[in-house]
Amino acid sequence: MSDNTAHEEPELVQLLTPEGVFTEHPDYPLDIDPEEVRGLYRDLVLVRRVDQEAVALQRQGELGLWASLLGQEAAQIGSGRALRPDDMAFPSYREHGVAWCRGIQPRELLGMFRGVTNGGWDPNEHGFHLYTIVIGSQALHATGYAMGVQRDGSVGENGSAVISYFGDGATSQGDTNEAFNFAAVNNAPVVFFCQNNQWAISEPLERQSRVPLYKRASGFGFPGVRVDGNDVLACLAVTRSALNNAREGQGPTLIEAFTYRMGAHTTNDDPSRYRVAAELEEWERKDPILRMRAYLENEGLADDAFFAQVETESDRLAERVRHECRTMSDPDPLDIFAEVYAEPNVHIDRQRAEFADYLASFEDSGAEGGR
Ligand SMILES: Cc1ncc(C[n+]2csc(CCOP(=O)(O)OP(=O)(O)O)c2C)c(N)n1
Ligand SMILES: [Mg+2]
Repeated sequence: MSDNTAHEEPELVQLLTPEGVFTEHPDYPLDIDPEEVRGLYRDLVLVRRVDQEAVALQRQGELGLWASLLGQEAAQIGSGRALRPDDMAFPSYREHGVAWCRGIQPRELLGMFRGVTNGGWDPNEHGFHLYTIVIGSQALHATGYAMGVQRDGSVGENGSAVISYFGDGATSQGDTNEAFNFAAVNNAPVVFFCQNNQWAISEPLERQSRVPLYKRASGFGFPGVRVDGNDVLACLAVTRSALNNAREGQGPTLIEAFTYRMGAHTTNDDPSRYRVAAELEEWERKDPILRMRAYLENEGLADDAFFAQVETESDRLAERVRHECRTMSDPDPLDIFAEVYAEPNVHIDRQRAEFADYLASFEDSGAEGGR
């Protein structure tokens, strides 16, 4: 047998223990006021609520699919709140918490998963690219964009930085590794934010790598760091630091946010077929929201009125999300041909005409009680 159990447990940057006890880290000092800390808690609660509602809406037939972020809220809110408005983020398909931080409305995400929009938001307006389903490809998009930022001469103290989100499974993709190398040799201002949620659908982490993921960076010649992905304060501090390094011309960083996918891969998946309940219970004790609540309470940073207010806000948001989802109008079926090419195209025109005839055939049939 091989020696794949011989690795030492790597160090994890953690500011907040699962019990909510704060300890400073010498390399990642956190400059944050109580208002911001409460804001992070609010973000965590609200994005979890949007996610819960979306899963329920899918079960009720209102969405075609949903990829839940349950368990990964801290990784996404911590890194998302580290971004400045002029930074650019390249997400995968699970970054609802980052989307929230970038000012994307939940309905814009839901519209895509309902199949009524082609993406739903303007990437430039929000500094948040469209969701990307092709695993790892956004690591290349981010690197190319970062090289563009560099060529625009926007690197420097006030320059923009770029962040790319992907999962543990994506680190096995060629695109991701090519992106690492391009970013390294060009010293591109990009942060690679890997949410290691331990699973790539039904493939466990040990099928992706023989070394801890953050160590991959050293082979490409840039720093890698593992952060507690369920600790929103640590994720904020580590991502801020990496973005600042990128801005200042020090090139890329790989952040491995060590976390866990508490839900199914998507609503199409049944994780009970491939993982054990004990694993889930172990991670429930590391829940990102519970530890922030414990911290706020222990330090006297928030009172009962605050928690009650967040709860009320969460209920209102849930109601709004459900209403907005159910009342979305369907697009014209012919719209799908409109944005394939920028210029008119004979093949697309022919397909549109054929499809229009096909749709018209239902109307012509004159069936009683028809459409
Ligand atoms: C290039 C490519 N190959 C395969 C797939 C099918 N696929 C969808 S999600 C997924 C697993 C991704 O796992 P990970 O990168 O860990 O992200 P997570 O879903 O856990 O957030 C795969 C293989 C795909 N979408 N794109
Ligand atoms: Mg994964």
